[in-house]
Amino acid sequence: MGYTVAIVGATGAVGTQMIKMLEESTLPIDQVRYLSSSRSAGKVLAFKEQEVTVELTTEDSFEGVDIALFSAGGSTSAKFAPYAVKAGAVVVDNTSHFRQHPDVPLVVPEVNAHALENHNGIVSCPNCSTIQMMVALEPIRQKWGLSRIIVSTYQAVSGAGQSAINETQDQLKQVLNEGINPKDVTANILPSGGDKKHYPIAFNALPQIDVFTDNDYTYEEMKMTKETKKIMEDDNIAVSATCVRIPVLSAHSESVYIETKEVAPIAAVKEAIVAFPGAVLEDDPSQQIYPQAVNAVGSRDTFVGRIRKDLDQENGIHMWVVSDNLLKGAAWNSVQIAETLHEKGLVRPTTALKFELN
Ligand code: 25A
Ligand code: L14
Repeated sequence: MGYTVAIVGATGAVGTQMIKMLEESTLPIDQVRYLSSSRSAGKVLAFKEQEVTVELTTEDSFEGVDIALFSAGGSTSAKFAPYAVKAGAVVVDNTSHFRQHPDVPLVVPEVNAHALENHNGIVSCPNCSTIQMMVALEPIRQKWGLSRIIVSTYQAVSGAGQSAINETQDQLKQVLNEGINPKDVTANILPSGGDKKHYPIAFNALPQIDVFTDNDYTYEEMKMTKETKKIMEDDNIAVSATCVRIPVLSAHSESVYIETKEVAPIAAVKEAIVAFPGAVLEDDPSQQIYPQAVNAVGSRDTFVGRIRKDLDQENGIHMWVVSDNLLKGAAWNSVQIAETLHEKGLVRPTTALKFELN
């Protein structure tokens, strides 16, 4: 007997990749249910050879569902995930809404699959930028410890949804086909759909992802700080991030500086990365080999290169980390969590409900 798996946000940029990851998954699946808002309800999408009609998400959508994957924004998860748990499903939530909840495991399977053991019906998938950084740094942390991380990201627009992809393509066309100055293109979404002002992304770099918090870091930057501490189970790791949007459609790149507790020889760091599941070393300056966004698109792996010692700090290392933000950063990590729950016998109803129904 297989599972009934629901995808909330099935028609979105992440949801469509979730469908693909489920089609290729080892999970025993009897049935899929595609859920969305009223905008997409009634559309027909494929699952392997089947046609599946997208349904409107309601409080009653989850009867008979064993696993519910959510990626339709935080407010949708806040509203519907508790009903999915009540109906007996395990929720894997790709939004930030439940990530810091003390009763919710925040999981990158290669790093902290053990945190799934005492789930209460909701498991959170971390932020895309955090996930790929964890895959690159966990093999180093295991051997030499980690005291500090300073990261600058170069993030693709697809993280902000299909509408941000469309906006980027429209702006590039306005500049290249119509000769419009990049300063004057139409901008309605980026840097953040939820903020007051909108700026061009075509031929630009925007140092704002999500809205600002009151310490002058953005939420995206603070997510990288808080999620790293939760996943690595160490509040003493210092993490400061600068998150930047660039006009790339998919795959995030990151310049990561770390300080290890013990001095780590670079050759041994490279060996540790090669041995770590989900991480791929691409590092040969003599042959101009290093990770690139265009090459990472479509892969579940996280690519690591440009690994080198800091020029002054004995325990300091720099590196370049690239992964497909829609796959390991979202859809694949979510489906991988579902596969891990299955392997551990943890796909089961939750009896003591910890999440309020609204
Ligand atoms: O992004 P999109 O293209 O706009 O689509 C989101 C999906 O969510 C559905 C929605 O149906 C669509 O299937 N959806 C939206 N509101 C819903 C509701 N109340 C809902 N489903 C059930 N109940 P849709 O056909 O109306 O829209 C399709 C796509 O629209 C996006 N979207 C729609 N409404 C949204 C919404 N996104 C956020 N909040 C809403 N209220 C969504 O596209 C959906 O697929 P997306 O997948 O491209 O991005 C959805 C949001 O997810 C966040 N995100 C992206 N990457 C990550 C991520 N969050 C966490 N981790 C990531 N790695 C983005 O913030 C993006 O806004
Ligand atoms: O919190 O805009 O997981 O690129 C992931 C991608 C929020 C926004 C999250 C983006 C997000 C985001």
